[in-house]
Amino acid sequence: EFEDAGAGTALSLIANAFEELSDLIKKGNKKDASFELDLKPFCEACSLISVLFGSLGIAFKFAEMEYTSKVNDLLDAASLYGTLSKVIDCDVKTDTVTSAESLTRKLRRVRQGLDLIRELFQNFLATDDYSLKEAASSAYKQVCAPYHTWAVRTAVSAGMCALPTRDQLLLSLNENDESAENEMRRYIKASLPVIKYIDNLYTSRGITLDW
Ligand code: 1PZ
Repeated sequence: EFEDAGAGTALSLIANAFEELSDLIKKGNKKDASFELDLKPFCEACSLISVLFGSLGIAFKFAEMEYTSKVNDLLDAASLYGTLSKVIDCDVKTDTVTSAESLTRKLRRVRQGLDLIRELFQNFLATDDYSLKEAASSAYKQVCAPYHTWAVRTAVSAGMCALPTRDQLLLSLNENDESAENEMRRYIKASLPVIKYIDNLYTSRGITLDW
């Protein structure tokens, strides 16, 4: 369970971090078209998302390890590469963009994780009648399932049955309906420019997004 340490709830910290990232991107793009986002602040914001897993129970331990290890590998490479673009440029040069264990592939997966949470929050807010399980299953089906193996998809759909209820989730995040809606809306809005920025790093180099 996440304890409010006076600095705000987990959701508010996530929303803050992504608002800062999207501001960086907006201001950077305005100043000069060759703006590049640094890996370090990006990974730090992404690692805050891991806190959510704590509210999901043991069934998503595997997803947590998957996501967290990819974010950590990118963070470890931050001082060597500096920016997100540099990571992709290096893999383009060595023709390892989609190779297993390549950092460009890890960045693509982390981006899918950010989008999954965005879609989930959107579903969660769309109607009170939606259970967390329905909101998460539909988000997963749309954002991640097309790129996952049958075995992973099967494990995820089994895990969905073990998700907490809406009320349990809010309780463990230390939020009420109103505060959660506010933080989720802030994340939905702020994560979009970040996701778009990452997609553009691939498409501007002629890399398709179908993997
Ligand atoms: C309240 C939030 C409820 C969200 C529930 C979402 C559950 C999603 C479960 C996803 C399981 C992913 C399992 C591992 C998949 C791997 O096969 C892929 C491919 O890896 P590669 O072959 O490239 O090495 N890994 C991924 O796609 C990375 C992980 C994505 C999952 C991100 C979760 C996002 C954060 C959820 C936070 C609650």
